[in-house]
Amino acid sequence: MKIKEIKARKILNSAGNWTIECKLLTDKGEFVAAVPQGISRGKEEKESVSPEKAIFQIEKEISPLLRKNSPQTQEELDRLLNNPSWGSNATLAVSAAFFKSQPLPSPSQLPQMMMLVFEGKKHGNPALKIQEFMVIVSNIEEGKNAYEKVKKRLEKEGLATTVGSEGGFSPFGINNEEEVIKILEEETELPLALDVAADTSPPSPSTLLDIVRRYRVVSIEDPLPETKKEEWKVFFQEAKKIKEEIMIVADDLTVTNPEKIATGGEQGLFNAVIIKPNQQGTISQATEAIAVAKRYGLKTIVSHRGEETNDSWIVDLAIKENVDFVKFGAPCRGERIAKYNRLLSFSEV
Ligand code: 2PG
Ligand code: MG
Repeated sequence: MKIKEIKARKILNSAGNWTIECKLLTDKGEFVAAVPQGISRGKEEKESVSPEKAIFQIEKEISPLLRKNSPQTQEELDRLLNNPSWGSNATLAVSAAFFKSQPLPSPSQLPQMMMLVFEGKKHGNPALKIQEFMVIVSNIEEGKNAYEKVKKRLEKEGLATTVGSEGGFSPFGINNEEEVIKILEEETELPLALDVAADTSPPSPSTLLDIVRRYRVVSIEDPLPETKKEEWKVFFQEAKKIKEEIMIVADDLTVTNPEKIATGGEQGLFNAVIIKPNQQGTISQATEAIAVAKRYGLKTIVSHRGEETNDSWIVDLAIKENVDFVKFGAPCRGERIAKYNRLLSFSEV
């Protein structure tokens, strides 16, 4: 394939903020990809640049380099994009557009879903100390039914069913995490997953362990801030004593960085990792992070971001890499639905 030109432009994301979309013009056709942004970002995520700067970098610096070098594989392309002066949004937009030009093998097995039902903190009601309350499902119908049941319950109780950043309910009438978990347990029979996003005002580790003990919670993401590595280790050990199968998931702690995943895996800080391509800025780095995680026996979860677009290439990445789980928000809001509808195209409901 021959890259003839690369164009980029500003588009609005789901939060009404500017992001970028990039168009790869090739002899095989045009491939367009848009990139998301995080709301609760890890401190060591690779920096993005302003949309204007990203467009400049893509059109004036990356485009000439790629036209000259003519990369033929994702790895070749991403190696050329490995330049610290370029923003992660600039490099990922190009990398994802190239990814879309590549054929996708038919999936062997579809991932399970951590489907959002309630959200809080930076994504919704700030009084909640846990950012995401999810149900674990293996088909969309199951998650959709759970979401609908919870909606009816909130309506019955006169609580708001308006939604947060990722489509999860976030009524201001519920300011207590356990109250949310109880509703999920009463309205569904599904296993539950939480994202504490512990960088800001988390519940104490002992409160979280108590939650693991008392409820159907089988997965906790970022239970502690990324700076507290020793506490992560202790928390993981304690949680395993309560539930052997518990998943302790690293997101801000590992920021899709293969080395951080390897080190943390070796030190026994967690047994699952979030993969967000924009935390590092290329498809190859995400792919490598997944490969490293698998090598260390860690579960892999490909995830969207708080501020999304209607693009759904992240689903294709999850399918191609045969990951264990995906996290695409609630079955609500167009930018989240775009992912679920893409997933549906690979399966029967
Ligand atoms: C997370 C993500 C996605 P954000 O914390 O896991 O749900 O949120 O993109 O805001 O970091
Ligand atoms: Mg997270």
